[in-house]
Amino acid sequence: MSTNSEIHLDFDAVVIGAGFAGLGMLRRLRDELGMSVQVYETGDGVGGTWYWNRYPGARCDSESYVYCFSFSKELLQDWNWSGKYPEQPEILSYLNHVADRFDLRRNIQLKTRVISAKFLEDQNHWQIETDQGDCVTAQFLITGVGCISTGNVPEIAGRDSFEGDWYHTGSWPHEGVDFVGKRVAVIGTGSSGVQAIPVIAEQAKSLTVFQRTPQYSIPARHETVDRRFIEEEVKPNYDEILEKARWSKSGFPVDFSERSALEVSAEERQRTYDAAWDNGGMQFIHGTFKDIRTDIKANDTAAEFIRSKIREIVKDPETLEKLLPMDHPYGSKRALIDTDYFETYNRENVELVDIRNTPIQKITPTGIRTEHEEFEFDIIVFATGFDAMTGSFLKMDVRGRNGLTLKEKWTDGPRTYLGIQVAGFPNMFMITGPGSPSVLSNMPVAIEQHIEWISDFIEFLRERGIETAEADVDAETEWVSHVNEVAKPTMFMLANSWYLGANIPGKPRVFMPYAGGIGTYRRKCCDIADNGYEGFILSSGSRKRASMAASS
Ligand code: NA7
Repeated sequence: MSTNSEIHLDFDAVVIGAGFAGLGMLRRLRDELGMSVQVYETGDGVGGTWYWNRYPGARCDSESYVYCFSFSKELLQDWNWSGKYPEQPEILSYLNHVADRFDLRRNIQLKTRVISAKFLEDQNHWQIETDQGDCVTAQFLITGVGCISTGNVPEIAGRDSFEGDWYHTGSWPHEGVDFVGKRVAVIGTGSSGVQAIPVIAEQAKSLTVFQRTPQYSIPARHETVDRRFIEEEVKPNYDEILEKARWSKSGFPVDFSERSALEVSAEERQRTYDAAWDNGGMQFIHGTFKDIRTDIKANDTAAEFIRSKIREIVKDPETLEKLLPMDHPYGSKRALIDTDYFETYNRENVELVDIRNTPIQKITPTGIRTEHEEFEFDIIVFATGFDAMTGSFLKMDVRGRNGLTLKEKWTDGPRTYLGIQVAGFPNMFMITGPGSPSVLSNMPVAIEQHIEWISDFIEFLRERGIETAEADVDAETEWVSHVNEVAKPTMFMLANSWYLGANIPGKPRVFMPYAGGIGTYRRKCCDIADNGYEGFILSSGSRKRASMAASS
């Protein structure tokens, strides 16, 4: 493919993944920058997270009117969500609609997993290989692999001996699972478990939940969408609403409280919490008091309020005792919202097993054995989460300069500049990589900010004939320290969570997302761009490149 003076590349850019990130990036690079782009996607459909997570009750915790792309005013006006929170099938329909409406499918190769990506230093480009035998070259490698996409099925002894059916919430069968008349176990009570448990309980003959850590959860108050609100308040004001979300702390167009939980009277505090509980959703963590996430005393007031609500709901004293979260502050793990989660434990057919006190010893051919008891099941559901933020990167063999692998580079935890680039891996851009706000914000807002910033950067490079852009190692080191500094005073450091990699045995304990807020982060990214992409080494290279024809 290459001659002495000229290198012909297969594509200007290869994008990995066809979820929100990959679809948005493809459209932007192809349709606005005129680049040739190839997307590879493992699934046999687009949708990413929403293609895989089809478990019962799966829905997004962001309200639907802000869980969307903002690049097309027409799309914003045309699309109508049916629920206050978007359900998985509807989000998947939305992403399929986007793929069709913007004619994206012709540049997406489905059922294809990228297995390796190598930066060829002598030629300044990437060589990408897939499990389907593709071996292609591209100037830019862009990852849209998702933050929460590599499932964690714990290696519990005897797992493979189970003779019933087992599923992980993150790779749910497309045809669904029939729980009727079945004895079902759910292991795990994170977001997925908390969503799935009430729905499975309604169908199954019996449901036994194996809980390692009790959860704080706030009622979502899910309902059909308020059409008047959407037509009269949202659609005419979409620009302002989304602009507010972009510069907010967490990607939502909401006002954060400026009050301290410790500076109001006990009555006022109670009123505030009661109102947030009644309204439901993320308002509880965002809109009540400013110091819930930073001051343990303030946090205690919120935690105790939630425990008081759990006490009101759960009738059986033993079950209640197990459900009360006492060992970590509220919001130190992913803040949850639910529909009838605690109420479900009042059902006759539901039992809760505390595996902190009575650990699972093994999975047997017929069920699960704990230290105290033997249970029989037809189905086991692993709602045990993901190897978040780094898992999907490290499944691939990614090699930068000097053959250094990303795995080697990240031995002690992920190191990135802005969560966008890694020193030693030129022209590789990560959409919502570790070190960016990503999972601490409304994802489409975080994703679009990266899509815009990365593509503006690529445009800058192309206009100036710059061949490679690479994070400077000192800028990267400073960013990693900054990410740690920002996380330090928060509650996030006080729990074993997937934010810290604590759910995966052997994973370095490093706080991975950027906790400074999406608006603050956005400002930093803008300033860096305005300063000529400060912290990046830009190089024109020595070889002439014959660019691909515009979009194929
Ligand atoms: P999470 O939030 O990581 O939850 C996983 C749950 O599974 C959690 O309760 C874990 O307990 C439990 N778990 C994990 N490993 C084990 C083992 N080995 N044994 C028993 N229990 C275990 O994943 P989700 O899928 O619910 O949510 C992921 C994100 O998706 C969510 O935060 C949203 O952003 C969307 P633990 O709390 O670690 O003690």
